[in-house]
Amino acid sequence: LMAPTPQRRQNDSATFASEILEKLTYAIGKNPAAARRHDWLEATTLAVRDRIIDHWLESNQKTTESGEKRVCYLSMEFLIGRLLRDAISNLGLTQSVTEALAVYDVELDMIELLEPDAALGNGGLGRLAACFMESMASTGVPAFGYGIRYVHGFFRQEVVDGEQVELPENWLMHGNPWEFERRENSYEIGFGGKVAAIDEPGKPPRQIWRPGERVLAVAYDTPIVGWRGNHVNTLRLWSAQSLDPILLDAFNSGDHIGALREANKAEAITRVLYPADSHQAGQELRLRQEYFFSSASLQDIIRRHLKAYGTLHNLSDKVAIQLNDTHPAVSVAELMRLLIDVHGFAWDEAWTITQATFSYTNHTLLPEALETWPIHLFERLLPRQMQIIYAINAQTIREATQKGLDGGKITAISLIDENNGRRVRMGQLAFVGSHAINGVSALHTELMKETVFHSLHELYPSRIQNKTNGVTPRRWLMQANPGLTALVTDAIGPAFLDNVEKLADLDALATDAAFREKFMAVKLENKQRLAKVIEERLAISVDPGAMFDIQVKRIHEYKRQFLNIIEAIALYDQIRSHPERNWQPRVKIFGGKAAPSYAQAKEIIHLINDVARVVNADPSVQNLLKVVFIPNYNVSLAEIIMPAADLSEQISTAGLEASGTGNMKFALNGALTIGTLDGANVEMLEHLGEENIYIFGLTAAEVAARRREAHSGRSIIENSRLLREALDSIVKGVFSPDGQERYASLVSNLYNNDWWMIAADFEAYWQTQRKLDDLWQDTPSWGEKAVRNTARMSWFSSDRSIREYAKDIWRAGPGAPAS
Ligand code: 26W
Repeated sequence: LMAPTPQRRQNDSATFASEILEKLTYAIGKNPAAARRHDWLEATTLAVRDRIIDHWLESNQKTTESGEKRVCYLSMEFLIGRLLRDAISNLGLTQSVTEALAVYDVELDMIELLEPDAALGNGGLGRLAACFMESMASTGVPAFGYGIRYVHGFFRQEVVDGEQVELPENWLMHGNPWEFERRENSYEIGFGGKVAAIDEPGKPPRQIWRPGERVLAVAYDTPIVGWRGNHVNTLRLWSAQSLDPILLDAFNSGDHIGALREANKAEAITRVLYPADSHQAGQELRLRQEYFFSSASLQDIIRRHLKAYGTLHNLSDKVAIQLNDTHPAVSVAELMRLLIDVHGFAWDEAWTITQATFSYTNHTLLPEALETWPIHLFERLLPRQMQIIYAINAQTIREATQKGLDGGKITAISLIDENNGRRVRMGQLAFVGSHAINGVSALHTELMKETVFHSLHELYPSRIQNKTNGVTPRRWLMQANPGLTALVTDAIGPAFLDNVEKLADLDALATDAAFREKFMAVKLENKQRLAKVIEERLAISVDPGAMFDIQVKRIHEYKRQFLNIIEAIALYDQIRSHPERNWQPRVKIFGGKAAPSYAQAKEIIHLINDVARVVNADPSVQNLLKVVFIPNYNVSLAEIIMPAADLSEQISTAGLEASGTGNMKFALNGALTIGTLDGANVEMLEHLGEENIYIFGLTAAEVAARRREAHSGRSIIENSRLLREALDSIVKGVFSPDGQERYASLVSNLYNNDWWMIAADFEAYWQTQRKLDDLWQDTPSWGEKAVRNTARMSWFSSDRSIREYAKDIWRAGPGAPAS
């Protein structure tokens, strides 16, 4: 008998129909009569998965044979959402799968909704990692994503009596057909214990770490398919398991619960995603998570490299490791430990390899979000890594002293913060361990140089560079907005599907009345789809003909949902006092989660819901104003919301939003933006032209100046009748008759301090909103600007971001010099 070779799967609908049936029968064990919708989803997923595997094996083989450099993207978060539509669309299977399912009277659109969202992330940083994984596959950059396989992803949000309630999320409940457990790829991860000095005759003295605890990291792989299936990369997520699942002594002596103690402790490491993206939690378990996935990923990278090359001297020629924020920054010390203690390298060469291999992306300048760890905790959990950090610090300070930096600057670059009870600064560690450090928008990168990394930038002036964020046009245009995709294909041809820059051809059609009308007709259909969701979930009926004014993102003081809802209140007052004026109908839509421990953010959610209840029940504003808070904002909801927006709210206090990526998704789908000169809004202004975006408010420099001058909102509020009356109505309990005191502190903060410049920016915001009202009446002008937004946003594709990283930081991917 000859050894069989696997047959590549055919993609016609008849083959699909029979394979879906085969999966239903032999993988799930049901016949069509007994199959529930979920069974059809699973059978379809498995049939599609077979096609992915063909491409996946091919991609891996190609990369291994060519010896191309691989990118390893280390991220604590991957906010990927659903995968079925992404895979079907990228493989060009939409038509055959739809037709195949029709044979069994099953609709793809229905079953795909049953797939749970993989919500292994909090917000912008995690979603960026997911867009980057898709873009690396689409642009042919060989890559591994490395992260954590949380059993419970980001919490599910419900709104009960106007308030956020957090519920556990359980995405693995029905199993996960996309993942492959790789038991053979398991590594031991140590914690605690002691470091021993070993002095053998004839050998240089060395340190050896003897951990007090060990857990096992087990790999789970998910294939990530690029556009047209040309390349498939791997997302490798680590799950923690106990090395000693049952303590037999305890078990045999009858202590059955105690026997599982170790297993429970080990498995706790990957049980749940920390839901705070604004304040560092400072919990030991979080540091355990960070080290666990960093060490597992590095051990995996080293094992693969040694298998291919038998040496680690050339590691940085073959691997680029990107640190997604400081969450994996302990990797710098861990790679040094592995090179020196395990593989026998001398310090200097280990350091050269480490720096050449790592690069680091910073995603926030907010001081309360910068990670630092108490020395005593670090030392107890990771004693050898702590020694290495001290040594890196000594070396860095020596270099700075040689270059003549003064005491204040040395304090600023030190890896140890001595002011708050001695802490390890993870940003400084990531910086010195990397050859390139990047910000995520032009403004943010400049602010990095001026603020957190001022002194390190002086010491290493060529290391910081900018890589403005992007979003994948496959998920955020083609999949989320099939109506617009079909219209654009019809108008300018299909070339933009492969080269999104071609969207620029639409610009010429912005003044074509017939095209504009079709464009706005697609927008209306998308608004009807969202209106239906709002009706079904909240029993609020909204008019799809009204302006959909939308702010969806994490709830945070700096993002200023509070400013938006105050404007809604002022508008509500004005409509009632001046009903004769020419008001334009609006639906103000909000969505987003607050960190469970972030009290002010939760109050803002409560206020939005309180205002919504009052406004929506008031017949005097019925057709002019509605306020909606959509619970449980997530990737799947974003796919419905982005295409349905007329107006996108990007109103953060200038200087505080590193980039934003929702801003890009909205504008790509033809929403106009009202926003501050913050993050990537600044570059959107450059690409869109100032007629096509509505910018207001203080600049980053003005905000910084006011903060230095101890600005307060009091005189501004006293001089603005609109703002004062809006705030008075909040305080008087107009929206909270059952809780008069509820918002007293939220409002008094504006009078006494106004740290987030809400009072300072209110008037400019209000005026800009009224300009948008005027524009809304002028349908052709609005339509022209909407078309120009779609036409001019292609630069914000994550393919462009990835090509820049590949060329300037990783030296990997198509076109990279062979090494
Ligand atoms: C330690 C707690 C913690 C956890 C997560 C602090 C900070 C974070 C993230 C860095 C927050 C985050 O998601 N930042 C966002 O990153 C996006 C992608 O670059 C940017 O577009 C957003 O502006 C930025 O807020």
